[in-house]
Amino acid sequence: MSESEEKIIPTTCASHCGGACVLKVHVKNGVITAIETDDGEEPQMRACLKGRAYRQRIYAPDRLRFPVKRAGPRGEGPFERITWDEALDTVARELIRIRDNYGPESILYIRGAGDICQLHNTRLFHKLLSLAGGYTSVWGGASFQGGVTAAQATYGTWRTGNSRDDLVNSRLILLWGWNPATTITGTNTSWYLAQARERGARIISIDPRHTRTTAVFADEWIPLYPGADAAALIAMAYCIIEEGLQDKAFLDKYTTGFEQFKAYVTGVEDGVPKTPAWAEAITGMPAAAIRRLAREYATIKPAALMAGIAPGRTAFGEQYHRAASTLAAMTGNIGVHGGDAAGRSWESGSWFPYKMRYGLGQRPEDGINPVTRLVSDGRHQGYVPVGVHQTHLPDFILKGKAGGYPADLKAAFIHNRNHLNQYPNTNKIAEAFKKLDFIVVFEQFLSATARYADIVLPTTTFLERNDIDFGVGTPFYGYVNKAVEPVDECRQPLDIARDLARRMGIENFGDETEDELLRKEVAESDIPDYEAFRKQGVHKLKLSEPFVSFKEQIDQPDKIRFPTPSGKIELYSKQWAAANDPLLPPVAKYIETWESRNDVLARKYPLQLITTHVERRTHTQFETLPWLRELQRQEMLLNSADARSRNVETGDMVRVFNDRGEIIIRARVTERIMPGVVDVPQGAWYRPDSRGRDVGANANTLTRDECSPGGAFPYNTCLVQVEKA
Ligand SMILES: Nc1nc2c(c(=O)[nH]1)N[C@H]1C(S)=C(S)[C@@H](COP(=O)(O)OP(=O)(O)OC[C@H]3O[C@@H](n4cnc5c(=O)[nH]c(N)nc54)[C@H](O)[C@@H]3O)O[C@H]1N2
Ligand SMILES: Nc1nc2c(c(=O)[nH]1)N[C@H]1C(S)=C(S)[C@@H](COP(=O)(O)OP(=O)(O)OC[C@H]3O[C@@H](n4cnc5c(=O)[nH]c(N)nc54)[C@H](O)[C@@H]3O)O[C@H]1N2
Ligand code: SF4
Ligand SMILES: [Mo]
Repeated sequence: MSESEEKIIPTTCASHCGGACVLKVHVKNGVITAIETDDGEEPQMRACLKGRAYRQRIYAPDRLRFPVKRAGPRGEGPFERITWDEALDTVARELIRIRDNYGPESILYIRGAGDICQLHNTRLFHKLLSLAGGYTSVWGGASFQGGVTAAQATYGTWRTGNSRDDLVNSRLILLWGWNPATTITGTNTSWYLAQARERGARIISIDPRHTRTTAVFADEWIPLYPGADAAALIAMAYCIIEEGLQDKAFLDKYTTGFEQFKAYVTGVEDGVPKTPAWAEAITGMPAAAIRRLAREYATIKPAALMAGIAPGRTAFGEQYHRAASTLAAMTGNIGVHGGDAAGRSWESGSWFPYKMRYGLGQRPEDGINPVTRLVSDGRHQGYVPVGVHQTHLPDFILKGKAGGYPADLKAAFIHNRNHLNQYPNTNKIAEAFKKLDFIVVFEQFLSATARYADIVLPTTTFLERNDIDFGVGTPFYGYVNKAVEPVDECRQPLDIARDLARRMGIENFGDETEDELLRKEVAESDIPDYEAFRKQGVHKLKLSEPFVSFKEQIDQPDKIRFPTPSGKIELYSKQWAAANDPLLPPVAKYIETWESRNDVLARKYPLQLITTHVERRTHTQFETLPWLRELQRQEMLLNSADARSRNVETGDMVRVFNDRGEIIIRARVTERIMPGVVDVPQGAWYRPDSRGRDVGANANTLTRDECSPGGAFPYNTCLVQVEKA
């Protein structure tokens, strides 16, 4: 076929919104002319507007096309174009200099979630830096660490989800802080919710906002204050116990610790019965609604409590997740079709027992980082507590060993992550980054983080390289087919890693090509034919029935145990009890967050901020694409009552501020968010003006660099004040 004929290349989107949807990329003369999506057999893996608009991202005028170096003060630019040789020589030289002078622990490596693929990902640089002597990493998963920590204690594993098609078997679905019409969290989630609804499932949304998912699918919306979820769930447990509706046989057979939990719930332990009236004062949910919700969840079977991960991104997020799973156990909804273990509603790339090792984690053959122990299950080392938590990184950089931290950090190596923008307390991170000697960032755009770099290396997007990704929620492998050659001087992460290895004198990095490495992955998996997989773009796994976590443990309790110390679901965790930390109690408890609405700080900053994920961006990605900007503005939602008292109307520019920073953003006055709560969508680009006000309206200019005892990121625990700008 000649170049001038239009080809259609099947591929899958790797943009980390939980999708991996099918894209059909039209290419003519080596240029993408259009992107369509799946129109084949059901279930189709239909792409959202971001995937369909990716052509604008590849060819964006602000795409980073050449290596650049800093030519002004850190964080201010300007940047100068340099050659790849100069860029890689500088990176290799600086890393060697810093390692030799200060030790490998002075080199920080942080990686992120830009593209989620098997090969051209952060594993490569883990290998490079491990072979070069090691690096410092920080622990904690921004998305759902609270859920991971809680599930480890309750179930002994953090993989607790079902395949999405099992939603169709539910008769009651609780959307608990879960908005998949917007956040996808698995291609086709909405499609299965639609089928569940058609089959008559009752759907209730518990969320401070009236979301799109609520509008389209829910029978009822019950708003509650952010961070109060554990109180609502525990009061539901109170009602269930009071009315004797718990599944006693299930609790006896499969769980330990219900009696201890009951003692807390009923007030035997602390003198405070956790009644609906008690919870009403904390959550803002009417006591009658809590009681009715409890009755419905205990009696309509099977029921799926879809425990969203956003309520877990709060100051004591793991308590909410523990409480949700405890309720799932009390109602016998674990390990059965149509139920859900209520671990967390999204498992990222590795929920299903795929027969391909998930690439993002470290593997022994990638080298062991001598600076930290390899403590992972081979998948997500970042979820296992080792050393300093991600949210404490700015403090770590600023104080180093003198402040009790394990190293004096001198260099940062950043791949696939817009750290400055996406991690809490951006102004403090900016201050910390100024202290480092050397920063190298791998980017597709000159992100807020890249602006603080000494060297920025332009990398390809997933449409310019071959790779593999996974379905989340629906079991399939996706082939990421290279549709076009890289634009200008953008290069593949694999090639960059190899070139750096050579320059750093590392001889055992390996010299297998992209093709060889991908074929090896497939050969070790259950995909029968590499060429067919590549040609199709997807390999769907046909299951005889929907996948349900813990079904074996429930069906064959004598043979298959839960991977906990007791072999049962642990509603009381002896491991947590041993920690003897009142903020990490052995049974699920409600603990009032810092910066709650009752905090003294609320006199100064009376509004609770939540920072949600919006349609037109994946975090900071896609932000500058004109097609998508036309669809949605960056605006803050606030309730009419809060707007009236501040004389704010829709369209007004407002200042949103606290002691950590100030943003300027457009206001939208709406009844679709409860009074007392405001929502600034996360992912807008940090842009401080000369007075230090962030006119880009990045949510993390306001959030606090702290974590929960279980490592949750408190992105939804934050007090602010709003005034007309
Ligand atoms: N306030 C607040 N902050 C949040 C959240 C929140 O709810 N509230 N959510 C948190 C969550 S859940 C997450 S997962 C993090 C995400 O945080 P990040 O992973 O930092 O977010 P991205 O904006 O996706 O940043 C990825 C960056 O890597 C660049 N990049 C470099 N190389 C590549 C590549 O090969 N492919 C791609 N695609 N990109 C590359 C992209 O251009 C982009 O700038 O944000 C967290 N931040
Ligand atoms: N379009 C799009 N999709 C995405 C992403 C994206 O950036 N854009 N990011 C992907 C990633 S990496 C992740 S981790 C997921 C994130 O997915 P989620 O965490 O599910 O997304 P959010 O929008 O932060 O929150 C979901 C809902 O929780 C509500 N909420 C916030 N705080 C609380 C609370 O304290 N209690 C209760 N009950 N509800 C609360 C919000 O109002 C919102 O409606 O989305 C993935 N999908
Ligand atoms: S951004 Fe997410 S939902 Fe959209 S096409 Fe890509 S994977 Fe699918
Ligand atoms: Mo995430």
